[in-house]
Amino acid sequence: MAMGDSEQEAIDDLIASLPQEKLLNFLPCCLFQNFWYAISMLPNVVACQRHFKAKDKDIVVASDPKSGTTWLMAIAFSIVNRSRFDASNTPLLTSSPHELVPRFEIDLFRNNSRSDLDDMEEPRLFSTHLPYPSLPECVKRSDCRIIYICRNPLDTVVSSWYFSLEMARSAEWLEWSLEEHFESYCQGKFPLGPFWEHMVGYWKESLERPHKVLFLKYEDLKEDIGGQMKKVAQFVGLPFTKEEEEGGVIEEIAKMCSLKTLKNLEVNKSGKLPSKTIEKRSFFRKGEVGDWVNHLTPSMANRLNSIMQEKIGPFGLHFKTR
Ligand code: PAP
Repeated sequence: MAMGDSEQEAIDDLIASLPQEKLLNFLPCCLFQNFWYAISMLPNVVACQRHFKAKDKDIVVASDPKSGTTWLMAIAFSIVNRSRFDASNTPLLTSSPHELVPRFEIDLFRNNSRSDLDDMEEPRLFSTHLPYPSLPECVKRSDCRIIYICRNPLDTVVSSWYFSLEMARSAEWLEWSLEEHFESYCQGKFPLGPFWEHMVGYWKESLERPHKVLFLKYEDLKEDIGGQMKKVAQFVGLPFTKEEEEGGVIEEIAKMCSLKTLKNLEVNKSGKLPSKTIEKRSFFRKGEVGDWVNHLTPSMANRLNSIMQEKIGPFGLHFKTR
């Protein structure tokens, strides 16, 4: 169903009323509900806030970009669908995780359409980079579950810089330096930034409503993928049985969803996502904890560490650095 003219006009008026800046050297963005968004994404965000209808069984994978979204999408998809698929026939072999887990602000309401989501297999699995305060109200109020993943900002900023280079390359935008990228990230003038507000929003909610928001860290998945997968399965009400554990189901899913496996699948090596802007291979790079030491100077690291100390430390949220 297409969005009505008056609705489109209202969104145009809204965008015109918001502070605007070009971020990452190429991306026209606006400040909406205290976070920066690509202007091209805003109509989808507003449509999603207005029209998405949550179901109690829905599961939403949420994250700040470049924090482990793709990995968690693959894991959540495999856990939720494990009675239907195993490693030999999983759709992950033929579709990218991003194609299997529709994203609120990108896939659901693209091109002014309103997706018909009622015939999706339940529990429905979605993903989003929306900050907690900007999630559709029905997502916050219903019984649906949210799994949030975050990552040490020192690694996230490096990962997002590589990703921005990929985007610049594929769209013939001007590349920019890591120093410029870092500066923008630290100032919070960054798509879906400020990163500290993004993390703290979900962190606080996970403390207040642990049955509603499960808060994960990329570093913990790297350290103990089996333990973290059990947490996810328990949280979504589908705990692994003793037989599954003994039968090696957890290890099988972990292997299928590993960077090594996903990165080497033909489906993730070439081609673009249906949104047509991003090469699928750009979601899979090095996947290491502490890669920042190869990119950030000590003074850059100190600066970001003090921002973290000031903005997220007081809430009890900390990261292992290496
Ligand atoms: P997105 O927010 O745009 O979807 P996201 O998946 O969150 O991106 O982040 C990509 C990062 O996760 C990349 O990190 P890097 O740049 O430091 O290498 C990517 O390599 C990493 N990644 C993707 N898939 C996996 C995986 N299966 N296991 C571990 N890390 C992964």
